[in-house]
Amino acid sequence: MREFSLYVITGEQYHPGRSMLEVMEAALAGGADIVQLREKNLPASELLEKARALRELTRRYNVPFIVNDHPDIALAAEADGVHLGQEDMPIAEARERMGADRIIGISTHAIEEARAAERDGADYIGVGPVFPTGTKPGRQAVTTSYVRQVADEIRIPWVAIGGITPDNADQVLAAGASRLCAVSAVVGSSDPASVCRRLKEQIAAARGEL
Ligand code: 3NM
Repeated sequence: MREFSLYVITGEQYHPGRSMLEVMEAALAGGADIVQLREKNLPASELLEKARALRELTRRYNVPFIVNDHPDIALAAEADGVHLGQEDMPIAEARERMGADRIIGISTHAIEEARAAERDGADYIGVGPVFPTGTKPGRQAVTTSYVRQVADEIRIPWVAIGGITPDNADQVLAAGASRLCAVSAVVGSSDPASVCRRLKEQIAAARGEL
């Protein structure tokens, strides 16, 4: 898959009164270079409608678009890929439905899961939640020690996620991450573009690109 550094996921609960498209456009303007639609409790028809709208927006910015949990909706909306949880369908099944050219990502919370994902042909993995987060309540933080393990061992692209903000991003980058993912810090901000610009600068500095 194409290289990326700042992955932004939707979270409509964080911006009452502002539309998902408005907030995600601000994130894209600030430099988000991959975007995921994540809506846990919507009927399929509404999810598809949102997916199509976000597909159109991400196409304008030439940014890959991923749909959480639903390969069928990802395909119907012409998304670039799907993101799976550990409890969703196996990677092999998603691959069969999506084809070789689409992106398949999966969340991992321990090194065994990361190894399995790499072995099973995931295109990228999520690594988290690094810090406690209200966006995924009930899941214990894996801390930067899991980030370090993945940095040492895993060779497919991976992105750190969970409670990441500009204030703690440098800790995650120092643990070996070179891609960050955020929901609340970006979409819950009154200025998503500037949060994205800041995170991108932190990532670029850690990569030695500045
Ligand atoms: N997945 P925020 S943590 C959607 O660890 C999600 O797999 C996680 O949201 C994982 O940036 C998480 O608001 C929530 O903490 C990320």
